[in-house]
Amino acid sequence: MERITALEQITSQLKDELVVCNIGFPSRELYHVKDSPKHFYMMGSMGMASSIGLGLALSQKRKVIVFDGDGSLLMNLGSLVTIYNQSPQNLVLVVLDNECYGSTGNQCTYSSTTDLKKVAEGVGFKNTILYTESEDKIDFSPVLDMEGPVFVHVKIQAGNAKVPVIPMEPEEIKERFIREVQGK
Ligand SMILES: Cc1ncc(C[n+]2csc(CCOP(=O)(O)OP(=O)(O)O)c2C)c(N)n1
Ligand SMILES: [Mg+2]
Repeated sequence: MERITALEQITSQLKDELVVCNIGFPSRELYHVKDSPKHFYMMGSMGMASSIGLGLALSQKRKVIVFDGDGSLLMNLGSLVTIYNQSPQNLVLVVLDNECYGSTGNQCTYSSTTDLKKVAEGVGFKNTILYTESEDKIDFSPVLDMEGPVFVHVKIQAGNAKVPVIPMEPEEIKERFIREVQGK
């Protein structure tokens, strides 16, 4: 499955959840399949989506879905330990794992040899789920029924969809998202 298909299938099953999405093509693809004030496109540093998602989950009651990348999670692996120990029941961390830095030219990461789901389980995550690359349909309902924090490992094909950059300034994205979170 391609990343854009995984994003489309998962977001089509969401309702009121807040979404934090990783920098680069994941955010561009998510914006292209579905834009919403509930989406925070994280146009900053790799590795920060999971930490921002954790802070958001701890600071309010709505469920938070984070779309992270394998390279980004590996860059901030300590975030898994913090998430597990803070244990927010309303946080779902989805790792879209294409075994590469897809947004910058498909340079390989180590997620082909280091199993990120096993890492999450080693850290202590009780609720983990794997969707393999050969899957055509992602049924996300079991994930939404699980108590968080949930670690979702989605193996995807390398490659980016041909979608344009997001036509919004980062400040606009942030302010729109804050208004949504504050219910204004
Ligand atoms: C700290 C940091 N280093 C490098 C970059 C440049 N960069 C942006 S996206 C990206 C690749 C991200 O890979 P991954 O998290 O696996 O996501 P994918 O694009 O594969 O979905 C890189 C290297 C960055 N934004 N931040
Ligand atoms: Mg990747």
